[in-house]
Amino acid sequence: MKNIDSYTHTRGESIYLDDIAEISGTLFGACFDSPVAHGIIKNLDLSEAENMNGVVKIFTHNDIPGRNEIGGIIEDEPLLADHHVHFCGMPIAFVVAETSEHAYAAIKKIKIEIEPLPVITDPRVAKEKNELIIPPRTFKIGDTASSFSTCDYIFEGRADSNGQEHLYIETQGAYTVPLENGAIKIYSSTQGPTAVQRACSKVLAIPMHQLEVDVTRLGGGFGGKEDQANAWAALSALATYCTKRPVKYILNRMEDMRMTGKRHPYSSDFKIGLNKELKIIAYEVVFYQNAGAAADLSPAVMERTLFHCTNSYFIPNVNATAYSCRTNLPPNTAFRGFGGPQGMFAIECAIAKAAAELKIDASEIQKINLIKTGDEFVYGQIAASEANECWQKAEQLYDVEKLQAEVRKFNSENGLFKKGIAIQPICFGISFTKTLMNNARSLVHVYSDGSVNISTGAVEMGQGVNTKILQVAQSIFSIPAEHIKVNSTNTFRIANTSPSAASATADLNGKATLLACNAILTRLKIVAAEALKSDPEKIELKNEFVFADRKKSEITWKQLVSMAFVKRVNLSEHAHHATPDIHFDATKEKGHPFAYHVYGTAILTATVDCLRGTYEFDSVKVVHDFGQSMNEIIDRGQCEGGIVQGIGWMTMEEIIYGKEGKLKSNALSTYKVPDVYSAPKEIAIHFLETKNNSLAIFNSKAVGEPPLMYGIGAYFALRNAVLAYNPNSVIPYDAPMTPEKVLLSLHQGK
Ligand code: LUZ
Ligand code: MOS
Repeated sequence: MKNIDSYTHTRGESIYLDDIAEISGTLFGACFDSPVAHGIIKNLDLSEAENMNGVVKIFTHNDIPGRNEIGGIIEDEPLLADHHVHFCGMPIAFVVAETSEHAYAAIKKIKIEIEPLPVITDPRVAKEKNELIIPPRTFKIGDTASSFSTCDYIFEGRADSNGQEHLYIETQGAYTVPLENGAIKIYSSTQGPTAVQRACSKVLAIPMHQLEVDVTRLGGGFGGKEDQANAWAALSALATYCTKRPVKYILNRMEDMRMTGKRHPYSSDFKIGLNKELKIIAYEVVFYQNAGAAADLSPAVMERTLFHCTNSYFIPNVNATAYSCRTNLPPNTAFRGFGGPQGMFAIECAIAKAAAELKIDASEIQKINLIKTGDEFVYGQIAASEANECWQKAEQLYDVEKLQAEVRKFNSENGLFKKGIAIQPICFGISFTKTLMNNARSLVHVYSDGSVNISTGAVEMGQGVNTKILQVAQSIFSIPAEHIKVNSTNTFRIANTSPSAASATADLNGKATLLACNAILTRLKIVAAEALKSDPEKIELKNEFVFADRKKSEITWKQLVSMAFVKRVNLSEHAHHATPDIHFDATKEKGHPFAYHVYGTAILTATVDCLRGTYEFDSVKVVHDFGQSMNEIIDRGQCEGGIVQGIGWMTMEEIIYGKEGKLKSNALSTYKVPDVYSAPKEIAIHFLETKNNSLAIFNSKAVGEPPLMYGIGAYFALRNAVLAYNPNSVIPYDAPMTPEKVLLSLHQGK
């Protein structure tokens, strides 16, 4: 089944935040944000701006009726700066005016004096100064100290991975509308409607039941709207609260790039020990996470880095420590993979370094260390592994030896073009690492005409979750898709939602929908059994007809619903699902935090133009563990998108802050994401069907984040191509591998 949104998407009829019809009297917002990264506000002069044409009001922290606080995990983040600014782009004042043009004109007239303070942008410097968001955490298994002495080889090094701009096509924003008795309706482009509701409740000091957050869909989220949609909604809601008028605030692209956090850059030190058979015996790693100026989701992101610090390998002795370092950058936040990719990049660098020193291919080390069923992850969970199955299938299906031989042949025959190949296995844990977040609710109504309406906590952001939820209802009721509608996500219909994140949205909300539909089905079967003088257990619904004892009756779905309605049977259900059997003890750093893991293997081949430093990806060939995919079109799309986004992170996307903490790559002219030309020439995806994934909806494993990590292989494929041209090049393990870096390393020492 194709994505239910494709019809309106392709016709431009889908409704996004900015497409919502404006109510007359709507005001428009604009933010005045800090021009410096760190300092004390000495004077803020709004007088000229306030007198500008069309300006209705300018809000500062003094106008906040509740708390000037939007921190989700730690309360360390003011909505509007009071006297201290912590990053370039930090909101200081919020103007609302009759038009957007009026608001922006007023922004230009705001005058500020800031006494500068020292700026930190490097997480290692922050760590030295003890600027930590939370105390460090260490995950360990076995005993690295004693086991290093038994290793035949020990290698040490440093790995750096940079941030990544989310670049959702739809920028952040909100539209807030006053309702009666002080209630406010908030349309927000958020992955977390409840997070928006909670933040606005705190800022306005009004109860959550007064705040109706409604989300039809997002033009992309990628983690950037898990927590960071809150500020814009809170500013807008503040203005609606005070003016009693609808207020719209949608960031333009440059504001969005400047004012919001990104993927966390990490700097890491690693030490890896192997025996003669290339078994990894011990691994130590220290992660310095660049958290930015406030906690945001950094503690949770840091935790996932530790969970994934061994990627898909079993290592018996591990000691992994992570520091969340406070710097004067916008607070970095969730981004597809949520710290996992950064942890996985470090172990891949350690393996690559060992392979380079031992003059072998990294795949020789990767292959024999893949985690097996029964092996223990650093955090105590026992693996049910598909890592070897994926690797072996990829080796056979894509004939890796032949691919490697072709690359060698090409390289021996070509002087100015070189190819590189890398194999990238992945392993990703599915569940929010915070156990309490793993729950969802679904509200299913069957109307008396037989049509069905479903509300859940899931936010559609292009990932196709609404299609999957519709499929759940369709399969239970056995009725055509046209009879089913998936509603907007709304905090008045579904309360206390977890954000749509952690790849878990379809599992959690799909399972809740399954429970709700089954409850209604059970009641309908009783009605049918009475009418057909049969037993409820013998009733089935198939293709819009009731079957009794496998025999088709005359009763249609619509007639059955209508009979139930006449008999005053409840045709609605609100169901709750919480993932069973997961737990984690943060005092021991051990437990069983994940419902299951997703595995896969990719083979990536790149061609480098050794005169120019430019490159292309010839192919990405994947065997991915989908469980039993309930929608191959959607799952393939997620996989392809993840791969290209991962390659972008590792290659061309380069976020650059100046030493003074100002974003230099602040527009699409200076920040490059993969386009259709730079996407791999070929993406082959083999669906490895795996069984026993009962915590996945219909055994169809979560697919949102895991494929991004295949992109890590792009970095190593490029390195291998460069080394084929210049074997003596000393290339730091420092992603992204931009064309500039490729060019420099190609000709280094030549
Ligand atoms: N968000 C979150 C996530 O709050 N917790 C998680 O564990 C997570 N994992 C991946 C992506 N978003
Ligand atoms: Mo996410 S990084 O699953 O919001």
